[in-house]
Amino acid sequence: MPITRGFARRDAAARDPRLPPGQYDAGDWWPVLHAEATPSLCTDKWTFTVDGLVTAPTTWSWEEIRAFPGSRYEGAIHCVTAWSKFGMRFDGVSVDTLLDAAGPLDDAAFVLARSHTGYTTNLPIGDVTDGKAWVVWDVNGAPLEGIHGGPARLLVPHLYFWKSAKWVSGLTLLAEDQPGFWERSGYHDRGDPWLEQRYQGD
Ligand SMILES: Nc1nc2c(c(=O)[nH]1)N[C@H]1C(S)=C(S)[C@@H](COP(=O)(O)O)O[C@H]1N2
Ligand SMILES: [Mo]
Repeated sequence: MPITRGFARRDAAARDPRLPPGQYDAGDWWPVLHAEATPSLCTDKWTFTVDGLVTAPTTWSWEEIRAFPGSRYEGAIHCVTAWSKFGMRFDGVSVDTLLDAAGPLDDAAFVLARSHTGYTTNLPIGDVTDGKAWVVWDVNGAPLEGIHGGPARLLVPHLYFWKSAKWVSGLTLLAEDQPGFWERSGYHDRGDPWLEQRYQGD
C-alpha cells in the first residue's frame, strides 16, 4: 500500500531524537574551531587555578590535577555552528571535585572560565556543579590533541561547545555575571542547545 510505504519512509528519515533543534550529526568529523592561535602548552608549565569567591584560592599543577579521582563523560557535544557529535568519551576530573577543594563562598553565583590564551566564557555556577562539567585531558581513550584544547580543556556538554574553553587555565567565582569572549560578541549568555540559545535575545 503506497500510504504505508510513505509512512515507513518518513519514519526512516525521522530526526535523531538526540539532536537538538537546528543541529546535524557530524559523524566521524570533529571540526576544529577557535579564535586564537593554537598554543603549545607543556604539561610541566600547565596549571589550573580556582580563585575569586572561594575560601581557599588554589592552583594545581598537571601532576596534582591528574591525581584527583577520575571522572568520565560519555555522550554528545553540540556546537553553535550546528554540528553535534555523539558517542564522545572524555576523561578528566569533575569540576565539583575542584570546587569542593577551593570552597565556594555563599555569594558565588557565576564562574568565568579562562584559558591560557586569554579566552574567557561565563557560566552560572549551577551549570558547572552537580556532575555537569569537567576538566578533561583524554578523549575516546587518547590524550586530547592541542588543536582540541590539549593538554586539558573545560567540558560543559549540556551547553553549546563555546562554553567548553580549550587550554583551560582556571575558573574565577563571581557574584555578578561577567560576559566572556563570545558572549561579548553577541552569543547567548547561557547557550542551552535544547532551547536554541545561540545569540543574545534567543
Ligand atoms: N580557548 C578557546 N576555547 C574555545 C574556543 C576558542 O575560540 N578559544 N571556541 C569555542 C567554540 S566556539 C567551540 S565550537 C569549541 C570547539 O572545540 P573543538 O575545536 O575541539 O571542536 O571550542 C570552544 N572553546
Ligand atoms: Mo562553536
